[in-house]
Amino acid sequence: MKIESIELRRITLPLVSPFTTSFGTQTERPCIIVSVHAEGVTGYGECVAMEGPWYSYETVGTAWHMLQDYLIPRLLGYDLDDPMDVWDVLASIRGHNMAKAALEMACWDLVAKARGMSLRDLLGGGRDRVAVGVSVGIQASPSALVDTVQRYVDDGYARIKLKIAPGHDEAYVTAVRAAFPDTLIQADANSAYTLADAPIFQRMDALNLLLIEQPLADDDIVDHATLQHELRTPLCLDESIHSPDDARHALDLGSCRVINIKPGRVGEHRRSREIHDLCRARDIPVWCGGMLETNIGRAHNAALASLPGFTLPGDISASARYYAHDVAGPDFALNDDSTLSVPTGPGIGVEPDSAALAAATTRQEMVARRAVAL
Ligand code: OSB
Ligand code: MG
Repeated sequence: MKIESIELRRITLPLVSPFTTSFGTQTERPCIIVSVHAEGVTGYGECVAMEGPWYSYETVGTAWHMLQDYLIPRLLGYDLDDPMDVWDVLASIRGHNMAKAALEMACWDLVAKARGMSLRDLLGGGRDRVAVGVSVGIQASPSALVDTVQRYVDDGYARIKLKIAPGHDEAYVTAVRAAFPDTLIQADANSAYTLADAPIFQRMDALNLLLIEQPLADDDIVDHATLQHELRTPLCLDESIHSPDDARHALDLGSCRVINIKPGRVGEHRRSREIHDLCRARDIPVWCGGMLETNIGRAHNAALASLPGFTLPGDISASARYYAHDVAGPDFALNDDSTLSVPTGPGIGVEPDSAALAAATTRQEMVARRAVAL
């Protein structure tokens, strides 16, 4: 299918409640929605870069620049047959995985729709439902955190992730563990600590956490190996893993015992699946992370998480946990067993709501084929 035009939209959606992590507090989610058009079919992708370079060096602004000036020109006019090929078309550009992933993922949706199949089936996933949890931001006090967690437990979430940062860690996680002795609880530090903080994590070993996510630097796998050797609790890497090679190196070094796969961070569905396959062969559990996606990104994540190696609950919560009015639908609802149902319609199985999308759009650009010197 010849790719004829690609549209970029910068949108901003207000979050239903502020989300505080070790980077700061977010009250809204700016992101880029990418639509790839070919032969009357449209595929959608979402770029998960944040407003600023906090989680990653990529931002909404750098992703827009990369997409418009470097990535889209390489895909326009391309004869797309298999989305497995898209990474190679974009490979001459270094880094910028989140910008690349938005395009590659839109191509998966496009090809799945053209073949009349769901993205889940095209990716080779099997499950109808994927186990999910909820990521809870830092709260003002341990008791406020316990109250917030109680609301999510009442909603039906069977796995709770607590964001932690220095000064908002042990006492908070201890309070939640005391209030919920049997709930699956994990913590995510988003790189806020150094090896000098090892004693904090050694004390948290007593809290029977499912895992501790990315305690140390965003580009580290060496200190994480040292810390992992001192802990019983599995470490899980998020920020440090950008590629299948990164995953292999981290596993070889013993830097973690679990990996969080986010297609945006690793560049696409293909590489996500490669990391999944590598971990599965080594009996390493993986789970699908989240970046406060709209239903477009959430549908991509749910399809990916239906692969068999995603044995831990993902950060793919119900739509209502994030936004009152999403830009695409139908919304995802939490099932009684703390799962989301994986869409089975063509492609990602959710459709943009044109009025909601128009209302959320702050910048729009249609890039059609043109003669450019590259
Ligand atoms: O580290 O997993 C993270 C959101 C933005 C940036 C980084 C992270 C997160 C989350 C949100 O934890 C998970 C979700 O989308 O529910
Ligand atoms: Mg994380």
